[in-house]
Amino acid sequence: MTLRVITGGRHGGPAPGLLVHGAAEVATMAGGLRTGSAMDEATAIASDGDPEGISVAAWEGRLVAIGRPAEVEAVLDAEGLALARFARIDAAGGTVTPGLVDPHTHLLFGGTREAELVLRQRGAGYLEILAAGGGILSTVAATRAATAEELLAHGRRWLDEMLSHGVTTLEAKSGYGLDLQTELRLVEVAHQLGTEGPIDVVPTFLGAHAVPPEYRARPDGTEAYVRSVIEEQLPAIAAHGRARFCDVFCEEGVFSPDQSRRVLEAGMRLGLVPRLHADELAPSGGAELAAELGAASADHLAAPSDGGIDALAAAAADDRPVVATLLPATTWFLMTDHHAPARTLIERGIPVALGTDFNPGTSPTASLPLVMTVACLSLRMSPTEALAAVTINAAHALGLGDEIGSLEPGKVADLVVWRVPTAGQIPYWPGADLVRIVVKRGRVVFERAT
Ligand code: IZC
Ligand code: ZN
Repeated sequence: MTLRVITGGRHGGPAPGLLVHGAAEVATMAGGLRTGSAMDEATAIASDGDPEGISVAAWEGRLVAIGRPAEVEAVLDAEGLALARFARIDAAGGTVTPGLVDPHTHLLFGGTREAELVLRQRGAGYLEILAAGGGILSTVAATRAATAEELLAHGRRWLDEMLSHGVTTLEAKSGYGLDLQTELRLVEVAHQLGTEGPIDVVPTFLGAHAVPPEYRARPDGTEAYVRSVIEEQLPAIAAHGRARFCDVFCEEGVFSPDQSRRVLEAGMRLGLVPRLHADELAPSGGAELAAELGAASADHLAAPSDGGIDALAAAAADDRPVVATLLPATTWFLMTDHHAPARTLIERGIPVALGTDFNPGTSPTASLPLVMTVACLSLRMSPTEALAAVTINAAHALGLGDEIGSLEPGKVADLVVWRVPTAGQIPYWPGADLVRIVVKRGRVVFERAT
């Protein structure tokens, strides 16, 4: 099987228009941020066996019309857009979805940590490995030693992999530098990868990911490092102007809610929107803090307190929703059995998104479709809920819900043509490569030649 990442837009070419036709189904995910029972609404336009299928038309990178071929042609006619100016793509009876959005990745790092898998099999805990100087700290050592060129090459390799799984936008955190110079390098490389395309990359500053070795020897090490994040790193990151979000690993044994609040509030004063690693391993006040600060998302939530869930539910009811970004591939890879309470979160009206948490320690998978499968099996999310969680709700977790995440006229033409006839089959074939074509801003950027 040959995979092609097409940079010149082979089908898109010079034509300003793109017409995808012959889809058995288009899962539009239209209608905005989803909560409660709406998370399970299919909003798919089905061909119902009509061999002509369903079409999607894009003009100059934006969606124009979705529906039966005659309906789409009527819209193009009305808009004065001649069909001859549209490159055509045959969806060949596959399903079409919005381009997937991965709202939580640690894309950029040096080294690998496969040895920790074996340590954990022998009973070592995640925080125990970190305390012994491994875990995040071993990645920090390798990342500090990596040049910008090496990080760019690594980033391109894994972005290609993510593209082949249908991702068109992702968030990329820093957090493996833990010193100003390396954190700036990570944010800059993330930004540069986004400008290269085709995947849009949203950089997040995660200086408060762990306490670096040079501070650990000191009795007041954590406090001193928090001060350096606030006083030294954050102002320079904000002045650099690339990072959109500020994140903190708010977890018992890492950073306390008070330390996290100080970092995130300092970031907010500098224009960085807060998001949190919240309650990944133990109830640590992360969900409560996310609600208090009006964070864009609270991520992990494998072990939120009842009060934390109440706080997120109250924020959602108050029209200040914090997206609960669940990362079930991490729980799976850590071999723990406390899963994020997805059913409770959905029942309580809290919007749920899913991300890979791609990182070298706890979730070395770049496949959002695989994460959808794990979410269905471990979190009991339905396939439709899982699709909403990696499209429209993930877009909202990045503050981009008005632009991407659903197929609606006027939105950016990011879409995936799958080799299955219905979106319900995406999580149903675990680990299979189901993506046939990826379109970014109206241009074909990936095609699997079968
Ligand atoms: O490198 O272990 N949880 N950060 C917080 C991680 C996992 C990534 C890592
Ligand atoms: Zn993470």
